[in-house]
Amino acid sequence: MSEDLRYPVGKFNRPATALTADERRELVNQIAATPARMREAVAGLNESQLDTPYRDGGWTVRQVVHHVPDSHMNAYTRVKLALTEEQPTIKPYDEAAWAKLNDVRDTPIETSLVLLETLHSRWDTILRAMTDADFERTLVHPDMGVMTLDAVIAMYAWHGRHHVGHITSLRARSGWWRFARWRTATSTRSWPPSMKRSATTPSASR
Ligand code: NI
Repeated sequence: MSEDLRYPVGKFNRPATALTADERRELVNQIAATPARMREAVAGLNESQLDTPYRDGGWTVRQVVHHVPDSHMNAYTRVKLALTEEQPTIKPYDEAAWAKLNDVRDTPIETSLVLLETLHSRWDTILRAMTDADFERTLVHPDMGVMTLDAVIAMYAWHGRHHVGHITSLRARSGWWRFARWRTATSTRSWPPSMKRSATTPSASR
């Protein structure tokens, strides 16, 4: 009854202690999977569907697609700052205002899907080379306080699933899956197409 459409995968739980190697690997895998999950989530949507808010008063699908690389470019920069400086203070940004800038309205979503893929490719190279000591490095977020890179990667693994969930939950509620392009090409397969790749998909991301 009281399902909160803002949090389709639940709220972010910040880890209280250092993560294990397995937990770090799982989170890095979730971050790596985000661009493909986002591409699947919007497959086949038409322009008016892209301009539909994922909930009343929420961002449109288009705004969500452009927001994720905006956010993750900041995240990538924050990780690099924390790896190269001693506990840097990072700069928050006004995500609601960014989502209203003209590029979000005027840029094809494909541009942001490719941006997310290429950005995550660079980011993944960094994350997979990080040592235990690197994950314990810290930054200062003016609103969230001192954060380890463990907490940062946990937050952005969640963040990708969170926004993909906005789109997939809207599609489920709206019955839009049956119009997806992939389905006309692969009509004998069941939804979701990611099932095919489930062997490499962290279970928590679905
Ligand atoms: Ni966000």
